[in-house]
Amino acid sequence: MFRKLLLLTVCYLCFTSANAQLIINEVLYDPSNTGLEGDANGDGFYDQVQDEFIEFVNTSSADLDVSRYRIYDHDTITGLKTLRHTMGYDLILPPGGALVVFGGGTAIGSFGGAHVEVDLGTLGLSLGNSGEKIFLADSSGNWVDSINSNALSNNPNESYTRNPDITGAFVQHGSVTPGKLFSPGTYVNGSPFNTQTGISGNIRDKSSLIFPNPGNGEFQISAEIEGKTIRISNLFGQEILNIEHAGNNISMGNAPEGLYFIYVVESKKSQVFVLKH
Ligand SMILES: [Ca+2]
Ligand SMILES: [Ca+2]
Ligand SMILES: [Ca+2]
Repeated sequence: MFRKLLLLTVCYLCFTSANAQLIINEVLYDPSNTGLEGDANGDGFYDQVQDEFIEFVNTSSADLDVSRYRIYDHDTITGLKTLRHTMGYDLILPPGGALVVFGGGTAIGSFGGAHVEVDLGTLGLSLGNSGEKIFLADSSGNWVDSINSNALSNNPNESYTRNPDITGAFVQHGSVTPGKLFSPGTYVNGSPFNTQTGISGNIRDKSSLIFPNPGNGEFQISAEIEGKTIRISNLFGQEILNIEHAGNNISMGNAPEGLYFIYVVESKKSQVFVLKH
């Protein structure tokens, strides 16, 4: 028997305050200089600074405001920490959404629908190929995440990515997908992260749309969203259910216990909720 809890309100409160965070998921600090192999930003040119990138993912189950987050390059030999990039304004990532920052040039491609920024300075990210750490700070200057590139093998000519994405340790990209040197804005297998537009409204106000709370794996939806498309995915972006013209009852079936995102899709808009069961 499944004991499943629908914790829309509770999860919203927990994850926006305690667990809301942006993680480094992939880093290309040494793009390949063989032909255009290293043209990660897709602009048709190889440039060892411009084609560097860092991919970030919102691992929380709520929208995350990453406006003015900062990337620092910390030289482990000199001890100097240098600001390399500051994120833009009004940048809200949805749960599981990705952000890619390139060192320069022009970003040409879909990049999985992720939010993409290009550094406008002449130094770009200037990620050393050895002997440094990359630090991420939030808008208040609190350290959020870091990666020690020196702990990884130097001069890899490809990116380092978490494997599995989001939760795993860093490995060379080609060791997961042979011949594929990077995947800015997508999972290592090329599938997109959550590309929904971040919801900046108050999700708690929407919790009554899906009930009961807590539930038992069988829950009901309100008349307001009945008949619309509902998609349920896990934290890794894998779709569990896709229900068109939803009736007023939904079952989670054999889905294992854990956190899930519920998207109520209407035209090109969607509302997202958190489901734990
Ligand atoms: Ca470099
Ligand atoms: Ca390029
Ligand atoms: Ca990736």
